Amino acid sequence: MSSEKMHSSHWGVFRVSEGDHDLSVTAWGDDPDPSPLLGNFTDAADHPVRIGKPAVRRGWLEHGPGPDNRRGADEYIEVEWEQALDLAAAELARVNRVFGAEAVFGGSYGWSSAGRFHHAQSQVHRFLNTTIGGYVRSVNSYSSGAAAVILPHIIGELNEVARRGVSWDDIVAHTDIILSFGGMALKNSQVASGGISRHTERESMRLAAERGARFINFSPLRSDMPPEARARWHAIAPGSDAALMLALIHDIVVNGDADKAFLERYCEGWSQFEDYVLGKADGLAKTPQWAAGICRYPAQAIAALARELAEKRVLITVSHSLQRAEHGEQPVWLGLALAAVLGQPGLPGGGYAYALGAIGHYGKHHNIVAFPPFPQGVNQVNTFIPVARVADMLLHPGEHYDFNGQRLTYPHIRLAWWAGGNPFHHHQDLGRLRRAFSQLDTLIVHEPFWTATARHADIVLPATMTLERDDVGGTPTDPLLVAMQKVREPQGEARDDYTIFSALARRLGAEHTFTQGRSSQQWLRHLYRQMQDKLGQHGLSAPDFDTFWQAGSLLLPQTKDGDRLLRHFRADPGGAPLPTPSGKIELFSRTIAGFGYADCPGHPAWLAARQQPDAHHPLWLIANQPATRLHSQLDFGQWSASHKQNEREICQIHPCDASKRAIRNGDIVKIFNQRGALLACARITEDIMSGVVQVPTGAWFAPLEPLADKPFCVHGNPNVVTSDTGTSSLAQGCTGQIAIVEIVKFDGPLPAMNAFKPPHLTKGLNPASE
Ligand SMILES: Nc1nc2c(c(=O)[nH]1)N[C@H]1C(S)=C(S)[C@@H](COP(=O)(O)OP(=O)(O)OC[C@H]3O[C@@H](n4cnc5c(=O)[nH]c(N)nc54)[C@H](O)[C@@H]3O)O[C@H]1N2
Ligand SMILES: Nc1nc2c(c(=O)[nH]1)N[C@H]1C(S)=C(S)[C@@H](COP(=O)(O)OP(=O)(O)OC[C@H]3O[C@@H](n4cnc5c(=O)[nH]c(N)nc54)[C@H](O)[C@@H]3O)O[C@H]1N2
Ligand SMILES: [Mo]
Repeated sequence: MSSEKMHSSHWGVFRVSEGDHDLSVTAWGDDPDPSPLLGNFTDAADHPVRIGKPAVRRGWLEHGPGPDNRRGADEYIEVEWEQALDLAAAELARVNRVFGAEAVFGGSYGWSSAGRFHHAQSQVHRFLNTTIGGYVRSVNSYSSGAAAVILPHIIGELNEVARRGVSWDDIVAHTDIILSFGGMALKNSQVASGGISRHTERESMRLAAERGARFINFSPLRSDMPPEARARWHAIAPGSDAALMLALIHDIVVNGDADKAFLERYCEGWSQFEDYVLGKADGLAKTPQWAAGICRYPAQAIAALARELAEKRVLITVSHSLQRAEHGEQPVWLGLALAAVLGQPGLPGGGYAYALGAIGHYGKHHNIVAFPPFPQGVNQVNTFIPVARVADMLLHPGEHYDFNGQRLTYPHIRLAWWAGGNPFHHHQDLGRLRRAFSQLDTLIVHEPFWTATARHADIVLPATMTLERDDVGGTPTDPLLVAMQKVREPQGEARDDYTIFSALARRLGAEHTFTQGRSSQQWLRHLYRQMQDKLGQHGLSAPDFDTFWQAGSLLLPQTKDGDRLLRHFRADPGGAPLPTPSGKIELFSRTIAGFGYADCPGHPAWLAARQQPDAHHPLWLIANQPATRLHSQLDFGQWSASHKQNEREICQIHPCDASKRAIRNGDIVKIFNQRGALLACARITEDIMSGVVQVPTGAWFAPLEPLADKPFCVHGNPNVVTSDTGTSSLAQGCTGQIAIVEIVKFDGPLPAMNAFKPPHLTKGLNPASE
């Protein structure tokens, strides 16, 4: 039995010790509502699906780099570290020599672990910047691809709006009505990148509800609000929120309840937008009757809600999920417009809180000083893609596309380097993604586990998991800085990403540029010292590193200047203008109108999605965030695995939809469309809207035939059926939240689920002599 260590994850701070078999994991004592996701750690570290040794794909080893359709179906040869590093370094040098750094994709999107130094994506970026001068990067995120682009045009930067907006404290004290589109599920706010020490959302909702605040949950799933919120649940059709918001605005205006003074003083373009709402522009008034058919929600109820909102302190929230869909920019814009029509932005507990509750960072206070990130160096390559356009880029080099007013060209990528992300989890239309990855000369992946992404790589380098190294965990919105103390020795031959990149940089003649002569321990001390210096500039101090390390954590001072952008603006619109072109909230954006995009006009609008249910595919599928894990991380772990049934992911379905298809509770079902199919286990419940089924993301991709054009995942990864199209020409964000499918009972013999077993591995025959 080793002694207890302090550690941290994106889902909470914990104490951990090595037991005889499993790890023993206990939530940090000060966390009032710890996340059960901690249960995924206990058996993860020595699970058979760990990658034990560097491995090279047979086809790549035998035929050299080049496009290859066998990625995903090939076997692997285990090699010694020296040989793997030689191969990877030589291949990077070749691609850089022949094609330049513009042929290397280093976007490496993904969440990896909570430690700020061993942050895998930063490690990749620094490595490519310091060795070959740069890489093609990706911008924005799968989380908020549409919001990150539209918010700066209409109100301000995403982080300012989401992280420094209305706080939970404001809501508990002031809000009358929390009108939420997409809900605020506690399953989501248990997670925050960089870690979260105290989960307070449940208690905040309970306190607000107890004071009399009313939570209203518009969402296809009842569970998007916890019982503590005592919410009214209103099911509306997926993707229809923009129509509902327009109808609310319509009636607020027609009833004479719009705050004209606010719209005049604080908003740009109200008259153009009002014309659209009232139908003066297009002859179609956006009435509750008009919206009812789109939303599958009664017109009278919309009209009644419009009246209920008048003269109340109202907070509008719009979850990330709404904008992870076709035309996802519109509900983001309309949520703000609705708050503006009610005159609420900048009032305590009122206005607009984009994505509040989607993640544990939002609605919190800020540390005066943040722990510095691992510096990434300078990227001399200007080419970038919006992150979710990765398959388009690989399949269509040289093609042009629109993004936020620019006409961009996809580069021709030969080599992609991925560490800390799982594109076969996060990307849409996995059959298409596989074809895109087959275009590469080389894919290099660092991973602790044999994920589907590792199984498509040419060179697989085994990385340590967070428990196997020292790190510091922290985030600007959580006061607890955590000494993430090493708990166990690395499994097999796993190495830290930093160690791997240092050895590669040495082979490329840039070791010192990459390491600055520092070991990882020295980096931790160096970054800590930088934080101490910053504290010093505020006249504050922190104990020395060793004291911090021994204590296991440090409480950092915070400021409580919540909602500062809007409060200052409301108090003095001339003196503290918003960072938009007009300095006001833009209900008409000349900039966006100037781009001339039919799929994102100059004012918020209802734009029907191209994907609509039809006779062949009559159901919406919601592919949302999983309650039992973070994304695909530790899907084989005890907590996640224990929530599957027959080793399959759960599909929620309404009794009407189930009985039409003779599906019973616990049946294995096949969910399919023109792109592919997945198996899941049916759970019949009235807590989902009829016409909608739900399968969370994150079940590891387990294709029955890896090279099939239309993959059939026997485990339940919904990204085999989602569509790989951008939100619009403006943002090109991910649209994975909603797909259109049919579902049938699966009667065939249940195929084996092998995703948690390593691929076929052969011992290397010719280890490099070095
Ligand atoms: N259909 C659909 N798809 C979606 C979404 C959706 O709503 N619907 N949501 C999207 C969203 S919001 C997001 S953020 C993405 C998430 O997508 P990702 O962030 O790519 O998903 P993760 O499973 O967190 O991937 C992290 C990977 O890093 C590995 N890892 C952990 N620690 C380390 C380390 O120290 N070193 C290395 N080398 N690797 C490490 C883990 O094992 C894991 O495989 O998914 C997106 N995809
Ligand atoms: N446990 C857990 N928590 C997480 C994550 C995780 O993987 N696991 N991931 C984290 C990350 S990276 C992110 S970005 C956030 C994501 O935060 P979100 O994107 O907000 O999370 P989701 O669970 O995908 O979606 C929230 C809910 O929106 C509802 N919804 C879907 N489509 C519509 C629609 O068209 N209209 C309405 N009104 N509702 C709709 C669904 O019922 C869904 O449950 O979650 C974070 N929290
Ligand atoms: Mo995300």
